[in-house]
Amino acid sequence: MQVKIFPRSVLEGREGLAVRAQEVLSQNDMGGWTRAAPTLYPHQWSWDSAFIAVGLAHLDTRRAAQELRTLFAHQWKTGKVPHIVFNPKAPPHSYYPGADHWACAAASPDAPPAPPYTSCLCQPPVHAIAALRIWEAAGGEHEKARTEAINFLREIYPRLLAWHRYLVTFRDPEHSGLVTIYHPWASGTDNSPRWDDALAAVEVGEMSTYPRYDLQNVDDPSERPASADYDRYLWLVKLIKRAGCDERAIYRSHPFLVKDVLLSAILVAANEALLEIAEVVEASDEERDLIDGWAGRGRQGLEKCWDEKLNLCLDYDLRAGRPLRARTVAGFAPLVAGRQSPERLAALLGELDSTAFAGHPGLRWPLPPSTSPNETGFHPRSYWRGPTWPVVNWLLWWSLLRAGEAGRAERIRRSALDQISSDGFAEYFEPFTGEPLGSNSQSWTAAVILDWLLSDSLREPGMAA
Ligand code: 2M8
Repeated sequence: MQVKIFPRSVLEGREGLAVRAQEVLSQNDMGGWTRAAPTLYPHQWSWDSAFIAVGLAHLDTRRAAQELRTLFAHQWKTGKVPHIVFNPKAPPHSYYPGADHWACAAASPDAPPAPPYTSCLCQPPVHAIAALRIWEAAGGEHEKARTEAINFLREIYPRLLAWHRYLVTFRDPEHSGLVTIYHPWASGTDNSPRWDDALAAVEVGEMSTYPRYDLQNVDDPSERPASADYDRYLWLVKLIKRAGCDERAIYRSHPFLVKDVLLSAILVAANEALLEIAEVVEASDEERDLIDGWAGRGRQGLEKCWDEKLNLCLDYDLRAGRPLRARTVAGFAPLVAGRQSPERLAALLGELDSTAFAGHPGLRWPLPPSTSPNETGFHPRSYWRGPTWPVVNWLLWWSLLRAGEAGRAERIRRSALDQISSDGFAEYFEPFTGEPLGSNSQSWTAAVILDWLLSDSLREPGMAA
């Protein structure tokens, strides 16, 4: 990948940070795709790749497009984009459950040719947002790059459309506007207290022992999900495999079926991005109406999940038939979906600034912990149960900008940049001490840094030359 030199004026004195971010992405670059992290995550993850493409768009739009192209080359016939594409060259014993465990997915008539194998789960659909970012970045480049970018949009648009169609059909047979997940891994916020109640109802059956390679790559096991969580994750995988990775069979029999509000909100925002792409590629009016309808239905679905007392949106457990009451960053889903009424926006912003989230007096940086410190399931060092995640801060920053909240967005951006300048390119951070946790040199942390430092240059022609 080419190393790009940006004018000092764009980088606000944070040249070192930009250089380090480029280095992280180039160390994790595997050719046409990027591993999520050097040792803990040696494969291609779906939503990581989308965020990575957002960062790469500032360095090399062609390489950014390739990131998405490689991922979408493994799209299933149903339109599903798999949550992991397994790297055949990953060192043995580096990640579990790996390709061998998921090879069953290749037996599904809907699976793409293998190897490389894929999992049969999916993750939040950030991809259309990333594809649009690539197009915006190409706008400031030479004509050849712009031509390549429009050709890329023409190529990826039908794939994105099929991906979103999959989510609104297979994953929402109720036409609720909300996407169903059948594994916490699909949410991207794996061990969040969001899932505690629904997981507690899953009875783990007979299972053979399994390795926890992930624990080799962190300083302390408390940074990763507990054994009881992992048992349930692997039991759910076993049931999914037993159902032949068949969507309808899973829907009928699976003990964990949840409407995920954050994933659904990301889909609303991604549908808006897809509408912009549809405009560029001159898609038919019929398709544009369809996408617009999906976005509208998504907003209505989220509206029904609003909890007046918590001032947050709540996931819904389809098996138990009740909302999952947990105060986590996912509750800001309507902010991510966008276009909220002034009252709803004020309630969301009030909650975000409150002592339950970014206004908590003990925080090292005023950034929202993944789970509210006031929540019983909060744990400051454990993965999605409390630490601050740069990638979530990016989502909130981007959503605040879209909501016209430039001042708040800028406060998040600056604090997040300060956090990473001071504490490193970690996967996540202890919210009270700022201690870096999880993996070092996490790709999407580097990617969002680049976007934070360089996205203004997209609006100033010639700046990113
Ligand atoms: C984490 O998830 C994987 C399983 O997919 C894991 O813990 O092994 C999550 O943070 C997820 O959101 C992320 O995409 C993945 C790779 O960064 O790691």
